[in-house]
Amino acid sequence: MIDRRHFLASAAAATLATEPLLAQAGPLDWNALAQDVRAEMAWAWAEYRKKAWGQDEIRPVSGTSKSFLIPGQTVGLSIVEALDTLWLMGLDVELEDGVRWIKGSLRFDLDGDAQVFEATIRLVGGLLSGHLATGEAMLLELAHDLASRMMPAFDTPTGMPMRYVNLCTGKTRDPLSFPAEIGGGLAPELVTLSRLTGEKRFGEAAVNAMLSLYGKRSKIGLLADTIDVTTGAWTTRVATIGPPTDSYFEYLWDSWVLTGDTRLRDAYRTCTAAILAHLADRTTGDMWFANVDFETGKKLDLVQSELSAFYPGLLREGGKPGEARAAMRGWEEAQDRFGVLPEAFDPTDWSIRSKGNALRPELVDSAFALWLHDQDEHWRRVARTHFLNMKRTSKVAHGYSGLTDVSVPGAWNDACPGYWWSEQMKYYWLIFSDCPRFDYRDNYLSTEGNVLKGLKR
Ligand code: DMJ
Repeated sequence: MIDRRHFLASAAAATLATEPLLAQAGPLDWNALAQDVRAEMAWAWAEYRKKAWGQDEIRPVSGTSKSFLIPGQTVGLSIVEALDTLWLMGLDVELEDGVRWIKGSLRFDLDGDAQVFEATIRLVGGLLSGHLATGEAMLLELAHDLASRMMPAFDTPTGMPMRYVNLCTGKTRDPLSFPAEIGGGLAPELVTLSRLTGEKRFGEAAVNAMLSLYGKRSKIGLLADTIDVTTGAWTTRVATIGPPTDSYFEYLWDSWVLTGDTRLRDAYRTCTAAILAHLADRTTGDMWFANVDFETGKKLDLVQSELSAFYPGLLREGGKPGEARAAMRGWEEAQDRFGVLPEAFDPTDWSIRSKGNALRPELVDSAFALWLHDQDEHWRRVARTHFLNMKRTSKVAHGYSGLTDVSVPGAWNDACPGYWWSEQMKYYWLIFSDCPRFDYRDNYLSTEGNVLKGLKR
């Protein structure tokens, strides 16, 4: 039953949802919207340039900064994450400035522990897409250097990587890992690195890790969400499409598309069939995906992480348009209800379970993936609502900020995550603009939004 606190939170959030889809009738000027997105990107970049240049992230409310990716070190994360977005938007002066900083200041002989997943999707992926956009050899060299320093992580009995590795010593730590981090954050970047350098070891290690994890599925085809990579033993029983499993499924499909390795395609299909059989839940009328026991399929709860909003897009990419549309409907309803989605909620009673929003891109990621497949203007409208809600609630003095409570106007967390530069700003731009630098028919974007295929130079 919905309790009073949850009801009040939901009701307050609903009042923030200013522009439900139903209210949007008539033609819209998509080009004007695209130019607005580009202008916001240019403005936010100028603020980052002034207040936080070279730091990992700007604190956009206070105009200060923070570095977090590799403790004690600074790697200009926002610059690396922004590269291909700047290029696609034709913000060439800003891009040159960013590349100049990277060439002069970014090095990876750092005595610090890198989280293999985050460093791969954000830095290796960002440098690779930056290289593909600009042709700058040094961006590829840096990606190669960083990935090489992280390869000791794969040296485990299962082939699945340890979570952290010291970039100077190669010493690894933290064997308890998650599907998203084991396969979901590595393969397309490392496969692409192998293609660009001719060194097969990167892609092979990543694909091997993905298949090793797939081999641990239960008899009903589900993965739990935490595993010891040194023993191969599960330490939890929860099967979910949300974190910390989410992008594992995305990267099974993506890696099949990038490599043509049919083992990955078959693994994706088996996992998807198991998810549709045991996690798909229509008790609310919409199609959601429950969290269930990975061996029995018994439902645990229906709480949705905002990060699960990527899944309709993946269903579409994987050839299930009907299921993709059905899965997207609930997320659209959630957007109309909450305005900005909370980090977690239960669609059974729409109660909010985690009230912040870390400037998340997943819903517009799905809208973009669906739009790429059928150009249905509906998806553009979903993306437009997402953009306008973000602009209304998250624009602050020096950029865009996440929220500590989506129900309270002005409850900012003073953080602009690196993925904001790589993900939603790019998705908005590409879906609204008809960008001449992007191949809308043949492309590949990573889980972090890095374009590893489809840049038209
Ligand atoms: C991004 O870093 C990536 O999309 C990742 O796969 C999980 N989600 C965050 C953004 O929410």
